[in-house]
Amino acid sequence: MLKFLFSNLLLCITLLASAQSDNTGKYLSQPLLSHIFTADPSAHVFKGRIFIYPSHDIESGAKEDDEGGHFDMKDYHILSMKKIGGKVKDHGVALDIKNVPWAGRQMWAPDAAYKDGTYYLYFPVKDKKDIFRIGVATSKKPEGPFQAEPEPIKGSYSIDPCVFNDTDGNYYMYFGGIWGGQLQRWPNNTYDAGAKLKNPGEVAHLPRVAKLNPDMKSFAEPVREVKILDEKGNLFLESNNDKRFFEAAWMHRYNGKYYFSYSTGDTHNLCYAIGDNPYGPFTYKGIVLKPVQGWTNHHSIVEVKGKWYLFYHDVQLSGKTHLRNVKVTELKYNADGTIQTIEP
Ligand code: FUB
Repeated sequence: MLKFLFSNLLLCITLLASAQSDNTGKYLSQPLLSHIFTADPSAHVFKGRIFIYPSHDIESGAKEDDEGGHFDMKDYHILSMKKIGGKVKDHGVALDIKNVPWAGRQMWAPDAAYKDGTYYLYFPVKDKKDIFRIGVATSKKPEGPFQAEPEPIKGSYSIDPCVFNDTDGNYYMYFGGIWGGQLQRWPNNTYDAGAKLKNPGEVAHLPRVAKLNPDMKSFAEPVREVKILDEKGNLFLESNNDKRFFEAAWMHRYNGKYYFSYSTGDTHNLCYAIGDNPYGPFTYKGIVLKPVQGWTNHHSIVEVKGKWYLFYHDVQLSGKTHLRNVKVTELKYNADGTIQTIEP
């Protein structure tokens, strides 16, 4: 009898210990794949299938520095799945840095678009002078492989392109990221290597937008600033760093309104602001996703079969800032068009 009680006690202790070490329950959702590290998921529905265009995080051995030097990615893998919750397919290398003639280092967050039988992959990478530019590559298939253009998009700079296809057939590219993303170096669309981040009392740096030409490979106009206003109609100051733009722009349309969403970077929120046209101004409305595990917070918002989803990432698998894993969760709107804040 004593032996029986003792072995049951042992079993209970073992189960309790394994329940405590399995921390999957701490998270709203689980990584979509685990055989490679992926981040910055830009999701689209192409040919009735969900395609995800993420960064491919690796441990390259590059030293961690204040500019994100350890985010030293060298290629892109494209993922796809038939439905939310379905099996995720990794289509392998779609574009390698070796095949981008002008590239130096660090392939960061990409996006993709489709027009007239061609898929376009937009990607930021530092050029050989270590300045971030945005490149474009094309393919006849959403999963690639993609063929890069010989030069970056003329007039492009900084990081995190998001290409939005409006209902009238126009395409717009939103982009920019401060600090390691170098947006602060481009006042008035002109490069200034010495330009600094803003002081707390100054108006914060603004994200950028430009309409694309019909060729999808060039800007149709000078790059403009995207204004994000508070409820009183004022631009945010740098000291409002829990609300001001840092990086990771995304645009989607819901019920005829334009939703510009972005990361606040050093305060790790994913926020959104609503406007009446693709150029804005956009009025700040709140937080889409609270800080995730890890430093960066990056996302895309996409409609799949009448429901809306947030694709995002955290560092659940590695515990390391630069080795991230992509995830998805449902996103819900309130009747007034505001978004219900997600706790990751
Ligand atoms: O993946 C590298 C950078 O980290 C992205 O470009 C940023 O948005 C942040 O997620």
